[in-house]
Amino acid sequence: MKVYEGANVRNVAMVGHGHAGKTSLVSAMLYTAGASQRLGRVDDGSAPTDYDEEEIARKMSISAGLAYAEWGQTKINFIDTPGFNMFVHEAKMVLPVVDVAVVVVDGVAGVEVVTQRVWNDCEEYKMPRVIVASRMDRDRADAERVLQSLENAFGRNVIPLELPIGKEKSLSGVVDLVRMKAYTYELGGNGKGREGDIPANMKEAAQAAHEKLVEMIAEGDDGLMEEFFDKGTIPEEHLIPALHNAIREDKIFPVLFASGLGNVSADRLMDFIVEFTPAATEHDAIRGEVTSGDGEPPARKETDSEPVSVYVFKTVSDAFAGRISYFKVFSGVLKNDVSLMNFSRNSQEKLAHISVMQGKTAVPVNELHAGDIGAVAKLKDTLTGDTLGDKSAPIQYPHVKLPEPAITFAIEPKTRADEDKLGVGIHKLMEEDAMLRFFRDAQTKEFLIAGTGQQHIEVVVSKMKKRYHTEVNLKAPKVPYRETIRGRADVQGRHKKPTGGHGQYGDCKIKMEPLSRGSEFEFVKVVLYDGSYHDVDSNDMSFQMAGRIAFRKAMEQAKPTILEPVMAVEITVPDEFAGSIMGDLNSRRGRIQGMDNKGGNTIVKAEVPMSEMLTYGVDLTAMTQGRGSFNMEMHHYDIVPAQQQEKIIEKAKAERGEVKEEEE
Ligand SMILES: Nc1nc2c(ncn2[C@@H]2O[C@H](COP(=O)(O)OP(=O)(O)O)[C@@H](O)[C@H]2O)c(=O)[nH]1
Ligand SMILES: [Mg+2]
Repeated sequence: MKVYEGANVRNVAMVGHGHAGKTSLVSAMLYTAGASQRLGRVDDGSAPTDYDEEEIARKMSISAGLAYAEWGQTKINFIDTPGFNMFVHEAKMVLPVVDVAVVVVDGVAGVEVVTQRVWNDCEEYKMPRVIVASRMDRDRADAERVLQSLENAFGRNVIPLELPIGKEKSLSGVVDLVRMKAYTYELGGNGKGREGDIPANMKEAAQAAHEKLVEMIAEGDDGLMEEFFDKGTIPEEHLIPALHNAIREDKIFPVLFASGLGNVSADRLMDFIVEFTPAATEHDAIRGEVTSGDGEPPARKETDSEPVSVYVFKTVSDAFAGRISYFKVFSGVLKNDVSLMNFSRNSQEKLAHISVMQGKTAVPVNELHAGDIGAVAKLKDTLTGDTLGDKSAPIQYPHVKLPEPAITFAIEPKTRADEDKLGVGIHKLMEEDAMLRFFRDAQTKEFLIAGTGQQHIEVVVSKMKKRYHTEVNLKAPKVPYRETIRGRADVQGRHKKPTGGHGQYGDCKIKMEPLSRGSEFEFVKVVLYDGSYHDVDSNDMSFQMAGRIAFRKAMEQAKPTILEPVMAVEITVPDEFAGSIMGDLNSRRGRIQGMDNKGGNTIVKAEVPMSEMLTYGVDLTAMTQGRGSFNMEMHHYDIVPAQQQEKIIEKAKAERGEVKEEEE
């Protein structure tokens, strides 16, 4: 494997809505560059970046996959990411390690829900973006309409750099609007275009689009503007660097056209990435997070001359190879077999056998330069988000902010043998899955598993079975209800039990009253004000019993009531579903708190009792054909309406089998 310096490395995240064609486009580029022997296909499980058994079974990307193409003098590292709601956080997690995002949209559908979401994530990271409208060979694919939808969603800086030649099944290539040349392909061919003249019937449209593009590039640059007005155009040698800079600075979001499955324009896309998108070394210095003490945290430039530092952006928990850590070298040169300090965990790690990933295959390398991406197995303490580096130059790169999990299930092992393996397996999966949570509810005593949605949890259950041979049942979790009182009580509790030798005697009087409303009903004030004891028969145990009896009596007298957790919920759906979503929230005892519109989506904020939201992920998918998403978190406790209270009490009694306390 050739050694690449950062200036000759491009790190590219493939992002966008599910099914837009990202994974197929990566397959096409790898094949065209000779990195794979045939054109890998998602549908038969041969796409290089969808190699995980869950991905092959479901024919979709679930986690970020890596591959690289050596294209001319440049190595392009591709990170293919999932575009389905429940896994799209994987796309955000790789943004810190790439220099450009290729936003893929479907040539028929244009901008979709997740397109908007990844776009917002890119904004957060000021990420240069290239848009590719793929699947242009499909029936009803339409360049005009896609451009319109992109412009509506992302503004006038979205501008085509190509025009497709031919339509739908007769798609045959693209016109390059920078150099004003045509490139033609065979559908399903080797992906290498034949250069030629622009077809006569497209000349006029191409000229108009070229002028619009040149004007956009010149905008804001007085020298170029002058040149443009003088000559009516800008020569290539000025235009190309200006376009490169405009893309790096987010002034232009260029649009290209392709077909991954048909392998149309894969070579053009790689040429484009090499020529117009920023190299790893063009990054601004990266500032670390403040960890302790005062003063500015250190910053690093992505160059070989700085001390070595690497950031781990992904972990795979392989049942055989063990833990594999994927990292980016942010500074310095990483040599094989060195020991580095993990600054996040304060422990020393040996990086033996560093490699680069070609899908599932690790290709060994001797060194990686600042800006490049690699992988290493068997680090002992290192997890996703950690920074490692030269001991003498500590730094910790910033973490990616992710939403909280949206759905919780109670999880039970199927057998005793499964019980022992459950915790171990889930903890391994949590290492590779940033959105998976596992915990025990202190109140209900259940083991709970939380994730982004139904499908996410299904994948986890399937991995548990296949990788760790552990079978589990999922149930809706018990709602952690609470009890409080609304009135006052004044009672006596006595426990008396004569036995053979020592008897038991305890007696106490207590008063109980609710706290003021402001204290959120959580506590009850109990005052012990009197009692009596017996010289021989009283002991600690007897008074505990007396106390429990008194407490029970008091609760009965003091108008007990049940409180339920209420969630703050935020739901995002395409506008056309807004009406039915609100109606549904009403039937779940929800209270709408606000509404917002953004790029064809309606965002509804509401407060809804937790007991009504236990299966919301599944319900929302059914109501919106999978196009809605939601987040929720615990907000407050509120009194349960009388009708529901009775049902809850009945159910709890039945589950408990009601134990009777002995009393006199
Ligand atoms: N007709 C056509 N189908 C495509 C093209 N690219 C991908 N597909 C199909 O669209 C589906 C989704 O593609 P995939 O690459 O997995 O999309 P991703 O979810 O964005 O990674 C698969 O069934 C592909 O075979 C294309 O260029 N043309
Ligand atoms: Mg994919």
